[in-house]
Amino acid sequence: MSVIQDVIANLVEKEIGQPEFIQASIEVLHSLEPLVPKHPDFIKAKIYDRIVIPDRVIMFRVPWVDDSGEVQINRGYRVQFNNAIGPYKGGLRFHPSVNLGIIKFLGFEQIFKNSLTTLPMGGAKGGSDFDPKGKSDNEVMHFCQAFMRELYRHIGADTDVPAGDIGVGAREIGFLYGYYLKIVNANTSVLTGKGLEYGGSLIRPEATGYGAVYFAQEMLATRDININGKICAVSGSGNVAQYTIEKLIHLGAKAITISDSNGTIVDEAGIDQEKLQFILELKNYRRGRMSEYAQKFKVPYYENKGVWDVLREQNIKVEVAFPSAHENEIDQNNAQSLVNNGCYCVSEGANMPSNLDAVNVFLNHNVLFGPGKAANAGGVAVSGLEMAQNSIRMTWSREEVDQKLQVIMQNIHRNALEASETYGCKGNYVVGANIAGFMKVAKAMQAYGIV
Ligand code: NDP
Ligand code: 2IT
Repeated sequence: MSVIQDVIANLVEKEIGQPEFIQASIEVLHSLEPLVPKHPDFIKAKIYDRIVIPDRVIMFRVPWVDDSGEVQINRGYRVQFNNAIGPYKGGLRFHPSVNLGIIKFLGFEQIFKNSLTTLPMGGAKGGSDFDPKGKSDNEVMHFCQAFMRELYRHIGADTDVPAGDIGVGAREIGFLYGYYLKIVNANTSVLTGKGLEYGGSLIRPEATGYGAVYFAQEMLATRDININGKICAVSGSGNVAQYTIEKLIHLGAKAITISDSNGTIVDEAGIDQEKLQFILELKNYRRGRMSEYAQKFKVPYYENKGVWDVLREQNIKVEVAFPSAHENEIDQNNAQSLVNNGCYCVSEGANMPSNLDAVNVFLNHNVLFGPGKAANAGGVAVSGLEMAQNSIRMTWSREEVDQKLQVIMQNIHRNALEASETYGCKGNYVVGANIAGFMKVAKAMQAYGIV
């Protein structure tokens, strides 16, 4: 057995009940195979074995009181995976599906994603099985305060800097940061995604979605294709989906789908600025359901179905896909159907939205496939820029931050493409991104000796 296969076998044996973490590890480790013969030093220092084990896992109880006076208990997590190249950095997810395996998969991906940004950030992720949906603002605040009551002792501007993810947006970051400030009495860059009034960065809300579109533009440019006029599918309707659609509108592309956990909208006329404004207000302020969009704009709504199932069942053609909701939303059948219906580019806004079989379908059919850790790195990159602005106690303009974001996405694309070429599979961004992200972290770990 190869060194890599050994590490995978060991993970499968030990990490019981963590399928998403094993899936993410297998994808990364397989991509690293070409490095094995070239870097005996990594084998000697057992870098492959070490990188799949988190530096530490913090798990805690989060008790809070709901509006009816009843005590509620949730589980809280922070996985500090690897800080070889910078302070731990990564979002917090509040969703009922959260468990240790999900947080470990996200923290593991974050190591390589953050390395790819070229900024000094280590990998981490956290969250809770708390569901903000259907809760009052008061309940969300009490939960966030209870969560921070434990988390505060593990984080810090130079130690670990959380941010948002699914279920954690501007409202939650406000409550979390406000409580941190209250108990620690230090106004510091301990969270990113903050409001503009208290240390946030312009373009951070837009960054993941804009970045996913910039990454798609870079991939398309390798085939001299312009995104203008292209038919695009976007899944989800949260932070990433909203700003993916906004950037597509700016560039003259046509986004025809959007979804939430209750169903999918297909709007073949395209989602324009007015419709997007409706979505922003519906999702971010009224916290309503996408079915309202179907009623208002008189377009088809497919209840209890995801975007990729609907596109397959209705045989709808899209050219570029931006899966932007959650992990494993695209399976082999849906990937095959996307390809059959003319899709030639996939830029993953979400983390690991395509399962391993789906990724293989895309790669085997020469689809330009941007894996999440490269394509959605714009969000954490601008988090890094938020930390930089906080450190120098300055703020940069919208244009400055957007310009830096574009340059970072171009660099990620170039580094991933070059690594894919160096290791004999030019244009395979999965291998390229994994190797490019891994090398910097592995070399830092090696420099530190056995610690
Ligand atoms: P949001 O909470 O803002 O939005 C998530 C969207 O996806 C919602 O429309 C939600 O529907 C839908 N969704 C989430 N989970 C499920 C599920 N299990 N089944 C069906 N629908 C689901 O999150 P974000 O937009 O921030 O995150 C989306 C993805 O992007 C995630 O994979 C996240 O990890 C990734 N990401 C986010 C970054 C960021 O900066 N925010 C950065 C990089 C990646 P509903 O409203 O009904 O719950
Ligand atoms: O998955 C991700 O990269 C994020 N949720 C953003 C993390 C961050 O620290 O901005």
